[in-house]
Amino acid sequence: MNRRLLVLTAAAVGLGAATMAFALPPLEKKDRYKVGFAQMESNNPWRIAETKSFQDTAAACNWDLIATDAAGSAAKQVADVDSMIAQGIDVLFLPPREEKPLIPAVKKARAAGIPTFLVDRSVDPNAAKAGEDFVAFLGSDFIDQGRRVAEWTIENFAGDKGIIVQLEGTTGSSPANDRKKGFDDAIAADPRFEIVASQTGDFARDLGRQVMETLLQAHPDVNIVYAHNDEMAIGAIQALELAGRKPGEDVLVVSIDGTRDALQAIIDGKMGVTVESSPFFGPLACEVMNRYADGEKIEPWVQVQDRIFTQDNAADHIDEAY
Ligand code: GZL
Repeated sequence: MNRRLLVLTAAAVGLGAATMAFALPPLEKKDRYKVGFAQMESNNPWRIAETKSFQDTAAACNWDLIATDAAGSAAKQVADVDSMIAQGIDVLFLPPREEKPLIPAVKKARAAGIPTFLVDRSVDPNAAKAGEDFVAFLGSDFIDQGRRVAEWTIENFAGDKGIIVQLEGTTGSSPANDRKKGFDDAIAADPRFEIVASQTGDFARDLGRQVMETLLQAHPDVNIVYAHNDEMAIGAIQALELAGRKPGEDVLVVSIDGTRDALQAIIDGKMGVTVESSPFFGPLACEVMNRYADGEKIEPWVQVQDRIFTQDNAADHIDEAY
């Protein structure tokens, strides 16, 4: 073989290997699939609704579903994925609790030849990429959610000075990072507003209440509370009322998710707005998985569109809420 042909052949083999290195694991079309869903925790109605959505989808989508619950531990979520890999799952649906600690789980699944779809939260894009390390992210635009809450607040807050306390979600999670960025960047457009405190309540109602009680001591003049999820917003409303404040009258509470309790609080005039962040990922997971098994190329971000709930429409949607 002459030298030129040898070089061309070596280049082709190298390119092939490189392509293989980036090629996603395929999903063989089957009658039934062994599906892993590694839930991070069940500490609020949102999480419980998401898990139920996957369980309710299993029969219709021919899944033998293995669902685990990491009880709020990223390390246990990684271990749960390890166990699913050992059980020989065909496909993994993973809501990574935090952006960085779940990278090893994503890499292990890929190395084991298991296609992974991130649902509802994503990982650090500098460490793992859709289309290379995992197939796609199925979820909302959290930056846009935060921006929409800020824009509604600018439009509907009638006062001269908005003193804002922010209750952040789980530290290191993509919704907390991005809902903060979206809100902070958008609210800065109006000089009436100042964020005087921003602290995590871990997306939990009781911790949200406790943090709000503490922040109320330090900032008694607060007149706006921005919570990254409805559970913390409801906890904040409890703290405000315990302190003799009147949510909806002398303090504006704004949030994200669209839970039943939040829609009721809006109807009762205690909350101003909640931007939807749906937990019902089961049907979408089924549809995208089947498209992938059929050999379709999946877009790196399968974006979920979110509605906005206010006094105008909360009563129309409370029956479908969780
Ligand atoms: C959003 C999801 C968040 C919800 C919280 O996709 O990750 O986690 O907003 C939940 O209620 O705990």
